[in-house]
Amino acid sequence: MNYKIVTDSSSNLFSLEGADFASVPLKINTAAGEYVDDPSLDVEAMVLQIKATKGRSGTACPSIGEWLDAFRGADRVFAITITGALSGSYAACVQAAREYEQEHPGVRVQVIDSLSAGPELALLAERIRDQIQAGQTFEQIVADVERYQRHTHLSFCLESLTNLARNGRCSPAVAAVAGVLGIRLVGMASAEGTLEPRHKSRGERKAREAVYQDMLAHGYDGGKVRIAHCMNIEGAQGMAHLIRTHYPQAQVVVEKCGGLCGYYAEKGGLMIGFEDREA
Ligand code: X90
Repeated sequence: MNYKIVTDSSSNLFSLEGADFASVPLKINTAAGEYVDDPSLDVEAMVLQIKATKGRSGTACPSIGEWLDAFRGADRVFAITITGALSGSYAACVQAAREYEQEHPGVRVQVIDSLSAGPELALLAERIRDQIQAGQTFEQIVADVERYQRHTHLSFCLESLTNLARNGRCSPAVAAVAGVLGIRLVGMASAEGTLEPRHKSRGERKAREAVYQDMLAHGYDGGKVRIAHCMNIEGAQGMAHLIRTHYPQAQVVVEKCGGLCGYYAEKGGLMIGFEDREA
């Protein structure tokens, strides 16, 4: 069997060691032009440019054809998308999967709606990779990742929700909270795949503590953590340090947001994907 793992670029992954992997880019549109969320994108320059200009900006999900191209050559595909509640990426991927299976009898594409964004997709992709390497069958991996997904979560801490609100991905009232200088919105990806605001925190230290308390409330017990940051390496490392203070053995990875997550998480934003104790 020829396995492939494909995610849209909201996963912040552009390669995955030990797997045949492809990233399907989302796009960021601004008055100055279109940015394609691939490894050549200068995310920081884009984020700063958008912050500095008042013009309209938005994003576009991959097309059916782009998903199809990423599947080509594989006969067992796991495709993971950003939350279908906030993006058309999942719907396009489902359509592409149907077409691919029709064009190539015998191939299988399992589409997974992450109900999340960023690091939680990466956790799912790594889990699938590990299962493939362990020699599990396609059906076994499908069942395993369905179960695993119930035990992974996404917490976030944002200094600005301007781009989320402007594009109708969160309510203006929620966005207004984080509009105040020094206030961060701490929340979680809800079970439905939407933004669930949980705390307004003043200052980075209190925000970190609120994230950590939410992690514990969701069953965190020393499992894997991936922290993606947008121009906030200190915040990400501070978060990693707090987790390691309580769980010295925890596997905590810090990474940069790609273009799509950087656009929405904005400067200072943190996204924390983690496993609970039953993962
Ligand atoms: O289709 C498109 O144009 C993409 C739309 C994506 C909208 C949401 C992006 C969220 C990115 C923000 C913090 C975490 C929120 C988690 C919600 C499930 C990251």
